[in-house]
Amino acid sequence: HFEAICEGAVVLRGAAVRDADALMGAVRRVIAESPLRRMKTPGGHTMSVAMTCCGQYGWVTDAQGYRYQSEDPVTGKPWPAMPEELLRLARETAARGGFPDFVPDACLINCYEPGSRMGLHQDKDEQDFSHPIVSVSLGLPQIFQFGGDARSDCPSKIPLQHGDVVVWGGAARLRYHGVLTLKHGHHPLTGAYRYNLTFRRAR
Ligand code: MD3
Ligand code: FE
Repeated sequence: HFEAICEGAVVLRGAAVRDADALMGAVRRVIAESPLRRMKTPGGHTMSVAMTCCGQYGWVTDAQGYRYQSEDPVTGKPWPAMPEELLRLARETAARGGFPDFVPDACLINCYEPGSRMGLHQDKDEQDFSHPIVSVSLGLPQIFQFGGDARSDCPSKIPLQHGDVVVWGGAARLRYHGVLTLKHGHHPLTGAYRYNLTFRRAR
């Protein structure tokens, strides 16, 4: 089903459940080419989330800052192409969420292990904020924090479960957000982990 979180944000609960096996298969093929890694923030902290990317551009952070680039700094090669099944799901769900013309050129793959979290932040390294971001959650559940337009705005908590897809556009696009610490658990498809895929238009 379909619920609005706020203006611009739509949750499609379970929209990726049917395709979850195929999506995780595609994710594992990406990871085999461009491995998961814990990147360093410009401030020198190592992120608790392990990440990789696929598509024309990938998001990276290091001492130089945050940016999108077309090569994976670990392999020195272009990022793996975006698998068809990932692209198709992102486009279909974006259309259901009100963005029929969305064509992502980047997909970030976040892998959370017990203890991993992501602090409140904005996604603002993309060129054009009129494009939405589509997020797909796979595996263990994790509590998402949805804040306001300022970091100090008190965030609300939304549990994100296996197969949930959220389309974040319009007024929601620059809202602060994060996820609380992942708890221990076991999921038949992902084991002790939660994967989150975010589809973006970087350029
Ligand atoms: C709201 N990922 O990769 S997904 C990220 O669960 C990120 O891995 C989280 O935040 C995760 O940048 C949250 C939900 C999400 C993603 C992007 C958004 C919510 C968003 C962009 C704008 C507003
Ligand atoms: Fe984000």
